[in-house]
Amino acid sequence: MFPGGTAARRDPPRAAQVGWGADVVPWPADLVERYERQGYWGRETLGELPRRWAAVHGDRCAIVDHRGPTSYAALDGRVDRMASGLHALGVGPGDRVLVQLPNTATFVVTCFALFRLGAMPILVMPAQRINDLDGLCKLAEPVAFVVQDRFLGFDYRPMAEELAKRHGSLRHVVVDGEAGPHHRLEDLDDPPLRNTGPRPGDIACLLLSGGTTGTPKLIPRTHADYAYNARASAALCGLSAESVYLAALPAAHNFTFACPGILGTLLRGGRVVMARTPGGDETFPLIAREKVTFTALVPALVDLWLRQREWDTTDLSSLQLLQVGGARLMPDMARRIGPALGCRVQQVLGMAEGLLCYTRLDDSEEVVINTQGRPLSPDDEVRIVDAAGRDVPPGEPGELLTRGPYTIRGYYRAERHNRTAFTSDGFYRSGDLVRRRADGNLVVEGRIKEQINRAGEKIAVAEIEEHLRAHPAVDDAVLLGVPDPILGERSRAVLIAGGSRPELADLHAFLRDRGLARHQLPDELGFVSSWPLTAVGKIDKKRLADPSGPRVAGASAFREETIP
Ligand code: OOB
Repeated sequence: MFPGGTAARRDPPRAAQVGWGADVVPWPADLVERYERQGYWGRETLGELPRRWAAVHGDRCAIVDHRGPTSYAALDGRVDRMASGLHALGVGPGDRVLVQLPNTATFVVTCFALFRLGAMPILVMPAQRINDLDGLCKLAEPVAFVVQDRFLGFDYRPMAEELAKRHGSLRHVVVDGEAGPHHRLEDLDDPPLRNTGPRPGDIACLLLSGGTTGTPKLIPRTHADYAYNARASAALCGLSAESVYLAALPAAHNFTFACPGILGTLLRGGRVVMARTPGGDETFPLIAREKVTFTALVPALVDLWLRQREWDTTDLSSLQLLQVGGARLMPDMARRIGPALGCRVQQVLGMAEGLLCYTRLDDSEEVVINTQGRPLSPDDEVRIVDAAGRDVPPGEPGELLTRGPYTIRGYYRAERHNRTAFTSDGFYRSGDLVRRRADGNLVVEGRIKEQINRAGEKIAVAEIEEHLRAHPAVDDAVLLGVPDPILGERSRAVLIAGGSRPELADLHAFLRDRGLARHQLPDELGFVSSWPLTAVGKIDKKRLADPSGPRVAGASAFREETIP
């Protein structure tokens, strides 16, 4: 068991979801009672944590970023003052706030300030652009948007202004850096206020789902479930006050934030080191300087790190554990990690919706290399089912369905979609094709959902196809995932264009103008004059994805081939 369990057991169960309204699907009362009784859900809210940490760890360093160190005491103080500053702007309990910040201590301060107020951060990655954010504003009606002025060559302020123009709900833009006419984040600095704060069963934050449709999906995580997610993950990974976590992936991603990531490290009194970019050029010197003990990557980045390691001699000897998840890690690459980086590997099959499967630190090499581990919680329920929803025989592949103490019961404000994304008895349909080995470990075999997993970044196929069809020269369009040795999958747009055929660069410019992010732009382009069809008359995407398929133009390759 883990800390927090005993407190919950002493107290009578509380009605955890009072006041959620129609926006969120609650867990059934008997399970609320069970999860509290088992001690998964404690009494604390996320916003209270920094206060407790400050009392225990005081001047010890909590976070290091490019601006320098922040102690636990300073973190708590900044959280208090920013919460008051936000409150003074009129941000209150239940309000949604878009947060799009790079990996900085400010990111952590902002999240905890909002947790403390009972407002809900919507955690957006820095790479996302106006098309995604526009959809999120429509859906969640945030009252404020917290951004950095500029990051990696992109100025977030004009985008924020455009969003504020389009959405009446968005009353405040708060900028870390040069704020111009907006609120300076540093000025949100009022004397601490004592508010009653949210309850453990309230929604703490809204995470982004990779999605499969044109409409964005938000994942409501409660204080209690998310704290459990991080606490149990930290225990499983053996974290202690000596742990030093490198946040290399975006902090706003669930993996980085809470699996066990930033939250889990701070819960154990460890230190979080923020990398602005995940490449070896920045991260290797940080590992050496800060004596980083563990970090998390997607397979495409592991590949980059391994290549750099062929010539790089930075001292990485402090590194004990590399977590890899977000996309399938091939056994060959998994095997190379230990020798090249001098650390253990942990595979993580995770999803922002909840369920986390981990290989354990004492698992055999065979398990760590060939499987994506098993569920974190004793109360995680996993079913593997066929197309008709029947459990498959042991060892056979099928779709992974799950429910449990940190897996949502429905997306935020998505009543209609929830009817298909969840079973009637509350299992989340992951869209992942998995099989369970006799030892209980899961292996990801593929995917059922219409999503491309490009280096761990999820692309909703239907959404991008709609944008492609909007191009004046395009009559019809499909987007495919094709295997890629580095990215796992890259995206290929195949178009029917009656008149002039657009070039890839033209298409990119067009899609960028529509507010798409870099990773959403097709990597390559092909044309056909009519769709190949399956026996039942659907577009045969398999045939289009075939290497001997249509003429394809990519950044480097160009082949002249046509579908017969
Ligand atoms: C993580 O979360 P999301 O929400 O960005 O993506 C979830 C999806 C899964 O449904 C699966 O399709 C894929 O990403 N995935 C994997 C995987 N881990 C995630 N596919 C194959 N092998 C793996 N190890 O990606 C995420 C969240 C928390 C921790 C780690 C990853």
